[in-house]
Amino acid sequence: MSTLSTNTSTPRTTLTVDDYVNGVLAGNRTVLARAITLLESSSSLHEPLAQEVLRRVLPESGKAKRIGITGVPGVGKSTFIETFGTMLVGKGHKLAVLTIDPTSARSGGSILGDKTRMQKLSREPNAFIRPSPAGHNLGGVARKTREAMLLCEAAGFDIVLVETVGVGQSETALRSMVDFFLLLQLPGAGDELQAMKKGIVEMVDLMLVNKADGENRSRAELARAEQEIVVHYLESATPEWKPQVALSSGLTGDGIPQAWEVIEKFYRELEPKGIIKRRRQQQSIDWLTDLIADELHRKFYQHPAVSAQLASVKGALLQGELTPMQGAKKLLAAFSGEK
Ligand SMILES: Nc1nc2c(ncn2[C@@H]2O[C@H](COP(=O)(O)OP(=O)(O)OP(=O)(O)O)[C@@H](O)[C@H]2O)c(=O)[nH]1
Ligand SMILES: [Mg+2]
Repeated sequence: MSTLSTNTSTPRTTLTVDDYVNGVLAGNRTVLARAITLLESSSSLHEPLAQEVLRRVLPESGKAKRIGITGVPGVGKSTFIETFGTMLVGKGHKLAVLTIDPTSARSGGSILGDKTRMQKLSREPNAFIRPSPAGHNLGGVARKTREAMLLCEAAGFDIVLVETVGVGQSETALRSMVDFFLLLQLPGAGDELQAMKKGIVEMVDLMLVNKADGENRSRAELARAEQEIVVHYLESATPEWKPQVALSSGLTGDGIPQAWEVIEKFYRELEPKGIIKRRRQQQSIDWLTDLIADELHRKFYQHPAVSAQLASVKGALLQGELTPMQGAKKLLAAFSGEK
């Protein structure tokens, strides 16, 4: 499946590495979009080029506030981002909005939905909205989003919002690339339990009980009180930061300026202590470790000696002729060329 087919910015004329680098560093949005398309390409011809572009702009990356937003489908993420993002741009910020969505069938729908839900934001010259790369597994999507984030930073965006829908493991991938983790919750019962079950509440820096408007308001107040108790007993994901719980409405804008104040406070308090820098360093190390693991995994299963023996080793295992450990050792020996 080609990632290029989903993008309107597929290169027509060929750009050189210099063209990409200079364009990105100059904040040229068309070149930025094309550089991200290059990164997202699964073609082995594009990869070295994309990595060279990334390497060259890397010194200019790292300057943005990296904020992750998640919540179950329909919690109001897109509506929230529209209101929140429009406010930030109004304050003079340059905002990039990226998405991690490994379910490409879904992202088709979301993109269409977001065209209407982020109408104002998508018209802002200082906002750059990029839908999730398609046609990859979660690891691939997360990696490409992370690399796109670095390009956006190099292009001068000072806030990067990364959104993921709260299904499965994508929240953990999101947590691993942002400084600040924002969870939107529904004001009803049950949803909190969902997030708790999946261990998402443990990752938050700010939880917003969203849609706290109209008839929902009193239920939202109750949910907030409950959540405050939950959060109080959790160990914070961020050292020296007490996760907060507040109300918001993407629809009316209530609570949105306050949410931004919390985020600013987070940076004001933690940046001078080096906590954000340390988090990013740890994330880079984890990323390296993950990339090595992925690459080894891929190489292992592609290795001719491994694929030649895999079926027979599995058969022997099922017959009780080999233990799992003996089977694994046999395949690993084949992989490394040992006798
Ligand atoms: N009352 C109320 N409704 C809202 C609010 N925000 C969003 N909605 C409505 O809730 C529905 C879903 O909103 P979205 O912003 O698309 O939610 P989402 O989390 O992006 O949904 P997915 O992209 O499907 O995960 C829409 O019908 C919105 O109009 C809010 O603050 N208050
Ligand atoms: Mg949405």
